Amino acid sequence: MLDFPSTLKEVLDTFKLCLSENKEVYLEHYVAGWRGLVKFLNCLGSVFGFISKDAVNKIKILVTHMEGENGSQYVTVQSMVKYELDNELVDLTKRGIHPESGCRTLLRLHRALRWLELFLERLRTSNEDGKTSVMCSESYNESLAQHHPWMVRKAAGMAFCVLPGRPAFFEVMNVGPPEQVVAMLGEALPLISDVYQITEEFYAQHNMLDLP
Ligand code: 1PW
Repeated sequence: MLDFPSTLKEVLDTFKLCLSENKEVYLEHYVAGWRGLVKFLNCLGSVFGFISKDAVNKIKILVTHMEGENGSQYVTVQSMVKYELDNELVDLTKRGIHPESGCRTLLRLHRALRWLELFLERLRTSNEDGKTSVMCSESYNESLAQHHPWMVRKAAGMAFCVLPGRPAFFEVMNVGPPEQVVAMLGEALPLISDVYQITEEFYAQHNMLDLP
């Protein structure tokens, strides 16, 4: 397993490693990227605890599959989907005997990755007095919120309110001066977007975008 990345730059670099030459998504790097994100979220304060806790659970489930006796099937998103579908290890229409399938677990992180992408893109193009809380909730409402019940949306909204302002946020990212943060984001975002799009298309091809 990879070391925990310590700055957001390292986290984003980890997502760079996710894509194989033939555009498959390596689970090992995907999980490492998420571990780094969780660490970063925890730096933003304890209110993000409830958000990172679910991500930690999802990561654990995936790692259990990857380290289990069928771990060799869990190398890429593509191999995982194929294996779980071929062996009927996924609940396709309602929750049942496979509440912790790799496919439904990864789908949750995948949806959250879209949130991250939208949020970082807003952050990248914002000006000095941009409000991170607004950027965060707009991104959330456009993406992940559509999959969350009212209670979770409410709690998320409360967490966003106490996000640090743009300058302090840039500092937590631990990358360097603001121009450098913006440049780094410009470099990293297309890669996150690639990972997201490839996963999205693969799930769509297999009719798995609504797994319960
Ligand atoms: C500042 C940048 C923020 C980007 C990090 C994104 C973290 C995403 C975690 C959101 C979790 C919210 C609370 C948990 C809700 C779960 O019910 C939900 N999980 C997710 C990841 O959406 C659905 O999982 P479930 O209940 O179907 O197992």
